[in-house]
Amino acid sequence: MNLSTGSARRSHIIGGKDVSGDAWTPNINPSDTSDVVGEYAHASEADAAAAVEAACAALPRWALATPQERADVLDRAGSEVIARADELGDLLAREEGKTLPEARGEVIRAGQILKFHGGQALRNAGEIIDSVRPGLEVTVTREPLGVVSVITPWNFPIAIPAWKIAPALAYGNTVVFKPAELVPGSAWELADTLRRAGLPEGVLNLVMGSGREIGSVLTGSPDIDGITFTGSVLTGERILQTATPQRTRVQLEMGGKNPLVVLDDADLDIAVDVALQGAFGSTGQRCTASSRLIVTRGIHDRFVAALSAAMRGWRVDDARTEGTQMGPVVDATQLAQDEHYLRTATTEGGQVIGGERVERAASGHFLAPALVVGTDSSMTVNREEVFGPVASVIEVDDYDEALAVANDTEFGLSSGIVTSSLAAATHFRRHSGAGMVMVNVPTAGVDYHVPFGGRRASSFGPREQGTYAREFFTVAKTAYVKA
Ligand code: UN1
Repeated sequence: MNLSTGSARRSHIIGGKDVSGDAWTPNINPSDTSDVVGEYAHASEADAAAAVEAACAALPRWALATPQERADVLDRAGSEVIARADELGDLLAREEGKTLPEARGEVIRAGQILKFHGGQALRNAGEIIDSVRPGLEVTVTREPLGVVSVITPWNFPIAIPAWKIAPALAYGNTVVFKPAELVPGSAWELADTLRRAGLPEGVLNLVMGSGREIGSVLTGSPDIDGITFTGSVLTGERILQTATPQRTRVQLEMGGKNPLVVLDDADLDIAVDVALQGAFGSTGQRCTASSRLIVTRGIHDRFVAALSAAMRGWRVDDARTEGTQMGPVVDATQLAQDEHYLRTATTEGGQVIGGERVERAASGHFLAPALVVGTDSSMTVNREEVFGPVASVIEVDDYDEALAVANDTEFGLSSGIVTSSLAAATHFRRHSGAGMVMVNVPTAGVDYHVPFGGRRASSFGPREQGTYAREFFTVAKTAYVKA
């Protein structure tokens, strides 16, 4: 099938087989709501239970598979994903609405993640430590966690699934994977690619559908050993409540309200570019988006004027039209949420620049980038995650106030500073309350080979990505051996 124009019909993948029931969900293009990307199977609780059962059945064999076998599967799948970057990038832009360059970049990143963790399968080294007792040797080894539920959001339809599934498989776990209902297309292609790359039946099971309907099976089943989730704070907390009494291991990546501090000594062009990319890249639909721009008095007016002009110049259009700089909002519900926050910001005393609906040839959920100026830290727009192309500006007296405002949030995922002062940058890196700190680069857009994660309400459990991913997906075993 041609993924860029055709309409696919895709089943769940359970035990290596295509399985579908009676219910199907249309996958709609947010740039053109008359374009149906495909019909995707809609799982029942019985389908989800079958997926858990298949993952359990596949575990003994995969847990003992050689690192070479695991590495080969991941490497082959990674190479295929990268080779198909244009085609898969087009599908991703079509179902999610980020621009083609953003979507293609995300697909390549997913391929690189698969290959990285393929390598990690070969580097799962343990430790040998001399015992404190004579004649004894102590070894510490890493064994698979077991059956893992992977639950992913709509905003990174292939990269987030890849960065959870790849380490899960590399370390010998089996997986039940539920992608967000809005973006099953990229998820299906990823699962099918891994299947064709030689993954044994049942090692990775894909069930598509609604978290409300099948979430309790994926998070509450006693056969599940771990749950890795990226999504809203509300759902994350619900998962934690379900999992904790059963002692199921949980890894959560949730919201952000990420500050970007701009100091008087910043290079204005760099500051504007960093803010523009951080706030409005991927239509602002990233948990790492720069949503609070904290700007010192001496540069405030120049920064707001230059950023507003740059935003105005941005082309908001069909995600797959060449030259589009920002694609649509993902769906009508998200658009309504974005507009709700803009109205609330106005009611509470902010002034909104931009943020109008944009009409295009096709009916899509287009919203111009919005900047809310004249805000303070107590306003709703500075406390709650919007998850859209909306950033606010908070004017402050100096660096000390900027740091205090930056840390005045329940979240702590990513933070940034634009400055030419090494002293300010170093101080900020040390004292920011976020899990990731960016100096003169956007708060969003991260490397795949280093740990990713936040603090406080943003994250729970061990870090994702890079070598740190092993912590969640393995359990340590300490052995004492007397020869
Ligand atoms: C990035 O900024 O490159 O859901 C990644 C999110 C994050 C991923 C952001 N978990 O937006």
